[in-house]
Amino acid sequence: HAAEANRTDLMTITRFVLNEQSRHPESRGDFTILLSNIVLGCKFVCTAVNKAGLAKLIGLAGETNVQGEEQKKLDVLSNDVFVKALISSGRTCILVSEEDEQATFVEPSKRGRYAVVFDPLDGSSNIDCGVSIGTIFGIYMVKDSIEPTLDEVLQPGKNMVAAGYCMYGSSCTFVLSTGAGVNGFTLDPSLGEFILTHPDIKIPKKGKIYSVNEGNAKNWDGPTAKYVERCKFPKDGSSPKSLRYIGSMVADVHRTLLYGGIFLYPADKKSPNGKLRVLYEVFPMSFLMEQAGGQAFTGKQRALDLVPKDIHERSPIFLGSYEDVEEVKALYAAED
Ligand code: AHM
Ligand code: MG
Repeated sequence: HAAEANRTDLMTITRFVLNEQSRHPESRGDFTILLSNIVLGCKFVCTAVNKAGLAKLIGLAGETNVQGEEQKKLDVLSNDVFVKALISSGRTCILVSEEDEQATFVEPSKRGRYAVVFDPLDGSSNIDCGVSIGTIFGIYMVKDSIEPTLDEVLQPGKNMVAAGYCMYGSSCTFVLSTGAGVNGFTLDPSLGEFILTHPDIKIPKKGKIYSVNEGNAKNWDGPTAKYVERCKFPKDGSSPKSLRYIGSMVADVHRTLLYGGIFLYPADKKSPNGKLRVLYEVFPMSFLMEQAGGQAFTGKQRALDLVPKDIHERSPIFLGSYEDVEEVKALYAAED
């Protein structure tokens, strides 16, 4: 399309969110301000990730660089950037990061109505070989921003007001849901802006790909083992699914969202709760999947119904195309 090649009407993420907000007359622009600080953090991380190989930013935390300054590992650096950006937005009161043991309670003078849970740089073991990694976040609106307690974030994922991720891959992609569908934006490096490139993402009803760390197979439970066996040897005469596993949740989930299929990190005998963290990995991705027409299941229940008791709690997760997850649910239901 010649017209597409010279697009002049650029839907930036800020403009998009402002448009969405104008549908809620009670909103005061706080969300837009919060989001633009998250976007700022993502742009910073994107640049840092791109330079990682060059700048030797990938040294271990605690190592010193040529100037004798302490070198920060990329995930620690990313966390610092997000924490500072979120606090300075003046719109947050509680922050939960994968990098910090304890939740951060924002000082009273800077408090706002939102709590943000995030993994600033997920899949960081993939940095050294240049594989895609990402940032994952979820946002809750708190009841009491004057005297907030941890209970504000120990909420089921269905209570989130927004969730998303940014993938640092061959391009930098930001995927967001504010509870009215899912939209994807791509960073235009020449503008420094995220532009709407994937409006209203819907996941295919059924997919041809499964995504799991099969190295854990010997410790899987019955339904997981049976499901994966069926992906390879379908009973209904259909062709087997393809296996794709990057080992970087954002990249594996992004592919699942766009192409369909299923991503699973199940329980196993060694990790009865799986590996992935409820608040800032399982919930945001489950929120996006449901908003795109897919499903997310823990092996016991709808993932977004989980009530976490601990900020770093883990849960098994099966998420993706509606019908593929439906099959997993049937296998778990048949077990009890
Ligand atoms: P991390 O938070 O330590 O980076 O681990 C999370 C990552 C996810 O991105 C990915 O889905 C998973 O770990 C892969 O785990 P495994 O190597 O066990 O397959
Ligand atoms: Mg992580």
